[in-house]
This record gives sequence, structure tokens and C-alpha cells, in this order.
Amino acid sequence: MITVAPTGAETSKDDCPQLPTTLEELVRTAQECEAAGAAMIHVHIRDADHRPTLDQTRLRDTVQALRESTGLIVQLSTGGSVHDPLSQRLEVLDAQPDSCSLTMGTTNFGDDVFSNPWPFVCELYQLSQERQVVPEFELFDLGHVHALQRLLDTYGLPYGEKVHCDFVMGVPGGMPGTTPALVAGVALLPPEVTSWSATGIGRSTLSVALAALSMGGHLRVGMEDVLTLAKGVPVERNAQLVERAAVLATSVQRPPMPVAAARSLLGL
Ligand code: KMH
Ligand code: ZN
Repeated sequence: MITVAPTGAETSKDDCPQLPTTLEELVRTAQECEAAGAAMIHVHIRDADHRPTLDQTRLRDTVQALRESTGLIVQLSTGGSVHDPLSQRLEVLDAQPDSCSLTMGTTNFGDDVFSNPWPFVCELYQLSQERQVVPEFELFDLGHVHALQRLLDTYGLPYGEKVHCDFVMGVPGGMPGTTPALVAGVALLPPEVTSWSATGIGRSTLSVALAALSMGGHLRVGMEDVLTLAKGVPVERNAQLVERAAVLATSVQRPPMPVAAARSLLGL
């Protein structure tokens, strides 16, 4: 399964004009990425000034537009930006996405702190169960893998009864984007986990993708995580990253998973 994370909350439109920040750009990106082999889209939205926002109307409009114009599984980020209040991050579920990201602990995030205190993790998880939204557990560090076991032991299985997580590797402050770190993370996964993907930030993107493919993992790619195809070669369209992931996966006899299969993988 290929997930595309096309926008993120960290890169500015001024620094990267090709970043999809408007709804029109996002929909076009989503269509191109679906055609290239993506099955799920991890969405951060921007306001009229291209700044990160969790505005409820925009979130709802985005979910609706993506559903109308693509078959992709729509995952809204509950991580938002490091500046978003926890209360607004909980309200993301009001927009009724198919899936939501759910980060399993606080992590240093470059010079900032990405705050995910345990009570917030528990509240968001219980809300996802109530609202019937399938969570994707984001694992930035080995401690997050351990915390996932604690969460499942305390509150049981997610809606859909599948447990899918995503290793986000190479964030300054989290685990490195290396094969040994991924091997350690996979070895620690709770037995309830039914599928996992991985993404490497920046220059770790290719080594993490290759390690994940060789270990039976799925892939997340996109301009949220990397802005160059090679040193000095900027990504012009998210679909280039999806196309590259599809080529890598196909070359190891694991072609992109169709959306219908991805839905059943995730318990949707
Ligand atoms: N933007 C980061 C602070 C998520 O989407 O859930 C958090 C993030 C994780 O991107
Ligand atoms: Zn994100």
C-alpha cells in the first residue's frame, strides 16, 4: 500500500511554490497520485494564505472534495503543526475522515516539540473508536512502539479491528532513518499489529523505503517528508514520488495495492 503525504505543515508555499496548498491543487495532486498507484492520502490543509490550519469548514470541504474526485482512502492528520492546540487536534475527527493519524508520544521535532501527552493520546484514541475512524499509529521513536502496546492493552482494538502503524523516521529528535532502527521497531511491534508502513524524512527516504519493502512493510511518500528527488533536484509533483515508490515496489514483486485491497487491509 502506498500512502501519499502531499503537503505537511512544515514547508512554506514561498519556499516551495509547487507544494499543493489550495483545495484545487490538493485534488489535482490526489488524482495524479491515485493514477500513479497511491491508495491513501494523508492530508494537512492550509488557509487562504497557505498557512497550516485545522479550520473545520475547510477540513470538511477537503474530505468531501477528495471523496468526490478520487477513490483514495482519506486520512486527516491530527498532528497538525507543532503550534496547534490539542483541543483543535481532537476536533479534526468532526470532519469524519476514513482514517486519522495518531502519534504515540511527544517528540522533539527539529527545534520544536511535537506534543502528544499520554492523556491526549488516550482521548484521541477513544474518540476514534466512538466516531468509527480508523487510526494510523505514527511511530517516531521506539518508545512510541512500546506505548502502542500500552494503549491496545488498556483500550482494546481500533474501529475496524485492524492495527496499522507507520514508522516516521529521520525526524531530528526521533529515531534515525536507518535499516537497524526499522528492524528494532518492527521487532517491538505488538502482536495485534496487522500492517505497517514506513517513511524516511529527507535524505533517508530511499533507504527507509527499500528497508520497508524488504521487510514486508508498506510505503508512505510525499512532499510532507521529502522535497528533493536527488541532491539538488526538487520534487515538482508528488506523483513523481509515488511513481518512484511504485517502481521500487514492483521491482521487488510487490506492486502497488489497489484501493479496495487497502480498504480491507485497514478494516474499512
Ligand atoms: N506536522 C507534524 C508536527 C501527523 O500528521 O499526524 C506532525 C505530523 C504528524 O505531521
Ligand atoms: Zn502529517
